[in-house]
Amino acid sequence: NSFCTLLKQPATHARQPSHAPISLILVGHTNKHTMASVQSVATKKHTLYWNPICPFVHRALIVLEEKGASAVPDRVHIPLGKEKPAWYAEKINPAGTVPTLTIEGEPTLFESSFIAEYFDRIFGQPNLLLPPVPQVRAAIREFQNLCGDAISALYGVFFSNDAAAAKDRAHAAVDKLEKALANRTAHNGGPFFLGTQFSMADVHIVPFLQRFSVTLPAYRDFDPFANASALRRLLEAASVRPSLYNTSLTPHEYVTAYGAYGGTKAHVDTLTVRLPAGSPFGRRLTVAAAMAGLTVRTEVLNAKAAVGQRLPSVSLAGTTAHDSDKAMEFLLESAPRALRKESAGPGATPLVPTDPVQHGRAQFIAQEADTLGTAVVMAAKRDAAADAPAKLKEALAHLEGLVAGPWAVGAEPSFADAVLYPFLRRVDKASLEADAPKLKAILDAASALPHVKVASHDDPEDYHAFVEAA
Ligand SMILES: N[C@@H](CCC(=O)N[C@@H](CS)C(=O)NCC(=O)O)C(=O)O
Repeated sequence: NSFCTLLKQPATHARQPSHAPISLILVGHTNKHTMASVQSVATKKHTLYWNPICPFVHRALIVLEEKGASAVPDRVHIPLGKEKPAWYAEKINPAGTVPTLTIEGEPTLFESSFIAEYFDRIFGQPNLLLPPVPQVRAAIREFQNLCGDAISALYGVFFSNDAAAAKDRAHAAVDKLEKALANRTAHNGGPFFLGTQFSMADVHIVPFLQRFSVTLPAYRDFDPFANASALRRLLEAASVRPSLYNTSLTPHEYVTAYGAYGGTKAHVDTLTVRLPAGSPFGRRLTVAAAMAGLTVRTEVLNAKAAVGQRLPSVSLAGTTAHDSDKAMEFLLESAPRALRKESAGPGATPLVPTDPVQHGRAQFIAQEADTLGTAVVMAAKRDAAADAPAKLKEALAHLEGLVAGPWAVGAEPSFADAVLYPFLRRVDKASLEADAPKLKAILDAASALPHVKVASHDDPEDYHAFVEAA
């Protein structure tokens, strides 16, 4: 039973309490009850939507190969970028990204790390790549977070207009990752994160080490791992494992495939949202993208990387829009139009009301939502001012008076709802219900749309750090 619950709510950092007895119970539980459901899920038809170029997909492929289960999923090749078929985002994955895993009679799984962990769970017993030992798991999660920072910074070297700054960021992020790995291997002897044991920590980063170590020197005259000997050693050791060997393209093929990024038209098709870690203000843009069904690359910058940047921002093909309202307009109107290669002119765009009055109302509500945003953040501070709760109540009442229902400006969702959302989800549910039922209805309706919750999710620690710094 609990296994099914895990399946429906793929991995979160908080899934497992961090005290030892629980993990022992879980292991015992796995043996008694979950093997049956593991087997029944494993025998269902699985379809993996994939592309061999994609490093995210590669995580899932490595795990399958490690388990000797690479024949299990059927595979559907999805061309990326302009060649991607429209049905993929319509029917399979609204974010339009690979990998996606569909399982007969079960909800679809998205996101490479969750798919990789799913394969690890159903084929992995008892040798899990993500061991159930709480301390080990916590260390792997921490490493994976650093991998995430490094991966975004490395993509930044491909996409950023400010090459020098992007390289500095990449150096800093890779350096942090290298230090974390070197600290571990100094004790366990390496070459992997857990010593001689290959784990999900290695799976998380190896596809990116492999690609960036050949493509960035080729296209950006930049070797991100020149000073990262622990990472290079990890890649070398992983490269001789059949799981990597059997699932990889040649360096030459990676360089050729990355020509799309490396050439001058590199970033034409990638709509990128950059935001500071933990910022609900920045999350307005990712929520709007999710509500509008737009595929965006999200780069979450930690405090150090965010220094000197005007965030949040939205970029496409060398054009960047800063400041909330301009970034939102660019995200929802200019960028999609440019991507569709349509000439300027009004058209039906999700979240942008065609009715001029509703448009004006949405703009006004979005502006006034800042007062709610500020009030939510101020009330969340550790040493919040005594009048912070009253100010929050006042802000809620103000917005409750402005919204039409069921959405902010009427029958259809608009960008005003996306702007409210990241703050509404941070207001205590009971007071929202009591003081602002129309806002509560917006929160519920938006939460029910695909990907919206995920798009507004931040690591609680990042959120608290953001609040304290505000
Ligand atoms: N966070 C996602 C990222 C997946 C992703 O960005 N995949 C890229 C390919 S490497 C993609 O599908 N991009 C869409 C496209 O290129 O059309 C995951 O981990 O699954």
